[in-house]
Amino acid sequence: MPLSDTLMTTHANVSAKSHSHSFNDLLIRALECRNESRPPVWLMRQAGRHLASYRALRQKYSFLEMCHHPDLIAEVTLLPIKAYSVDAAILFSDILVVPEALQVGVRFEDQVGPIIERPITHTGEIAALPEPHDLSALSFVQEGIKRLKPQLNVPLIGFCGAPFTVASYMIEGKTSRDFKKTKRWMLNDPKGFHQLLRKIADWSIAYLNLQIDAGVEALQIFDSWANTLAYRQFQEFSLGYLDYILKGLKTPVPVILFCRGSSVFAPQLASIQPRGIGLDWNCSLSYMRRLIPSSIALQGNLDPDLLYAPLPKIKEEVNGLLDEMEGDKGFIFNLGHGIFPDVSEEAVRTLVECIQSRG
Ligand code: 1CP
Repeated sequence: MPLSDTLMTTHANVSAKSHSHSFNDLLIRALECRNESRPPVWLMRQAGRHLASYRALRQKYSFLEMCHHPDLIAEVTLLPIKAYSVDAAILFSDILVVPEALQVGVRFEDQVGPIIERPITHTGEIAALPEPHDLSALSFVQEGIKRLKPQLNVPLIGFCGAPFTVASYMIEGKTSRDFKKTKRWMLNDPKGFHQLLRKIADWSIAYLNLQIDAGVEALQIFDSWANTLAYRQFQEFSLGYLDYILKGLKTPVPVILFCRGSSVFAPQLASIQPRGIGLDWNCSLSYMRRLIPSSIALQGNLDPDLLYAPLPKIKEEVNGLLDEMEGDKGFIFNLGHGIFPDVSEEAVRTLVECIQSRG
C-alpha cells in the first residue's frame, strides 16, 4: 500500500476514535497536581522498536527518513496510542535532531546507534556552529506536530535532550561507555565547555518554542547521561542550563525534567521548579514524595527490565508502585528509563491495563 493510503487508513481510524471520545487530560491534571482519578500512564520510548508495527515501517524507511517525514512522524507517534491506549503521546523524533541542525553530521547505524560525523573536539570550533536564528532545518518537526494534533485525543508531549547529554554525543561522536572525552574537556576547559552548553541550550529553547507554537501540550527534557556527573558537577554543568531553558519558554507549557541519576538529583531539579520530575528506578517513589514538594508532579519509575518478567510479576510490581502512590494527585506512571527494543507487546499491554483498570 502506498504511504499516503496507509496514512489515510490510520488517520480515519484514529480520528473516528477521537470524535467518539472526549479529550483525555489525565496527564495535564497530574502535572497540575490535581488529579483525583487513577494515575495517567505513558512510557518513554513507547514509539519505537518493540512494536511490530514500528519494525514493519522500518523495513521501508531509515530511522532518519522517518524523523524527517511529517506524515511518518504523525503515524509513528500514533502507533502506541493505537496499540495500548496510553494516556499521552510522545512526539516521534530524536534528541539528536538538534546536533543535526547544528550541522555536525548525524547518522544512525543499525546495531551501533547514533554517529556524529564531525564531533566537536575543542572550543575553537564552537563559534562556527550556526546560531538558532533560522529554524527551517527543523520545520519537519513543526509540520509533523501540526498533522498529528487533529488526530489525538490525549496530550502530546514534545521533547529535547538536555544540553549536557546532547553535548556528550557531540563530543564523543557516539554513545559512550565512559564519557572520557566529555569529562576531560569539562574538567580542563570549563569555560569552553560552558560555551558549548550555552549554544545547545539556546537551540533547545528555540526548538521547544517551535514545538509549543505547533501545539504540544507538555514537554520533557531528557538528561539521559546526567548520572555520569558528580553532585557538584551536575549543579554547574547541567542544572543551570535546565533552568535557563525553563526560563526561555515563551508560553507556560508544563515541563517534566527527566534524568538518569534523578534518585540523587531530584531535590536539585525541584529547586528550579519544573512542573514534573521523571525518576529513574533506583529510588523509592514514596520517599521521593517526602523530599519533593507536593506541587511538583513525580513520574516513574518501574525498572525497564521488569518488562522481561512473567506477566503476574509485572502486575505485582506495578500494583506495588500504585499502592505506594495511592491518592497522590501528581503521580504519572512511567518506566525509570526507556522500553528496551526486545520486550514483548504483551508485557507492555499488561502494564498499561493494570494501571488503567484501577478506575
Ligand atoms: O533503529 C531505529 O529504528 C531507531 C531507534 C530509535 C528510536 C525509535 C532511536 C535511535 N531514537 C528513537 C526515538 C526516540 N528517541 C524518541 C521517540 C519517542 C518515544 O519515546 O517513543 C525519544 C524521546 C528519543 C530520545 C532519545 N534519543 C534519548 C533520550 C532518552 C533515552 O532513552 O535516554 C537518547 C539518549 C537518544 C539517542 C538515541 N537515539 C537512538 C538511539 C539508539 C540512541 C542512543 C541511545 C543510547 O545511547 O543508549
